[in-house]
Amino acid sequence: MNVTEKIFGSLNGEEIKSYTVTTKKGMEFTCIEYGCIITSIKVPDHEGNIEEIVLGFDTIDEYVDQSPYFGCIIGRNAGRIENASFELDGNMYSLSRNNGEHNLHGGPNGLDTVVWNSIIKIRENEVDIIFSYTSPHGEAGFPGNLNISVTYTINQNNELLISYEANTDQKTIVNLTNHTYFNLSGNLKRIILDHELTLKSDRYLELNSSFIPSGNEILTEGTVFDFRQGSSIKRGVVSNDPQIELVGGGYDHPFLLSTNNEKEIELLDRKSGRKLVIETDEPAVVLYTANSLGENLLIRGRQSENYLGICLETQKPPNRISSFIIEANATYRTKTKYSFQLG
Ligand code: G6D
Repeated sequence: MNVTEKIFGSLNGEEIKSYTVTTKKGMEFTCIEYGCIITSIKVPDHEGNIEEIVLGFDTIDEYVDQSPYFGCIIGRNAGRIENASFELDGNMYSLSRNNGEHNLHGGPNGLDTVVWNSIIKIRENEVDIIFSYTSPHGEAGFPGNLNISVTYTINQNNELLISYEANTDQKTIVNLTNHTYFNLSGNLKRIILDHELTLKSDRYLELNSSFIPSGNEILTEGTVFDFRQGSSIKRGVVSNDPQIELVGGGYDHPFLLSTNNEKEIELLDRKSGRKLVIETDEPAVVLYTANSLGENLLIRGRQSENYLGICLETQKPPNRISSFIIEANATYRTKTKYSFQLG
């Protein structure tokens, strides 16, 4: 495997490394130590054109100043925690209220905002990029000294495996994910409304006006949330489903997965022929269709717009605190595999 290490930029005087991996099947993958951000993934279309398929920037300042979580790890908690507080063994913990009265994505000082340590392990047909970080007790309001590692393993079959591992010296909560925005059209030439999603899920979580699960699990059957047989994103966006309208005319919803590690998610762009297959051991995935991305960003020269990317954030169901608990000296582990193919 071919790996190129560079200095992507510096932050507060600290150099930020980038790693670029290229495969024999035309994939080019780049990530950086700041937030474990995946800054670029390029793969061929059915005519062999190797093009960009993720939303990202080329400078650290753009990520720090204006990124809506492009490509980054999310933690210590993915999604919203209601009222920015939770209770463990009778102790209340208060987090930043960075989304109304609630906490979103671990707060303004979440794991997406730190510089991780990194090492690489190169083998003949795959490479590990191993990021590590110790989040001290109380960081962003969470208890426990949390030792975290996030490993990106890229192989010659154009596959990316993200493996998360964390251990703590004190009972705490952990629910990590990656927030990459995909756009399979290539170089962001089209928005994602014509992307076709297949999702093995027969229940999704209804959201309340704060975009927090209401507690109701809704059957997908017969709704624009039923992707079991494959459907375009546009089908939902143009519908008058109240849940679609609630989140700004798209999806921002957790889906409960019916299987694990069995091709739970497939995303296809017929025009380019690019297909992304995702397998995970997580029980849920949040589908976000960039409903509020807006037009104020310049993304490698391309003006942003709503629906320019699609996020598929595998995780535990948001706000279900009891499912995030990790006991002292226990280990949190999860993995998600992304396979970039031609449909
Ligand atoms: C909005 O509600 C959405 C989140 O799900 C998303 O992660 C964020 O924008 C980027 O807050």
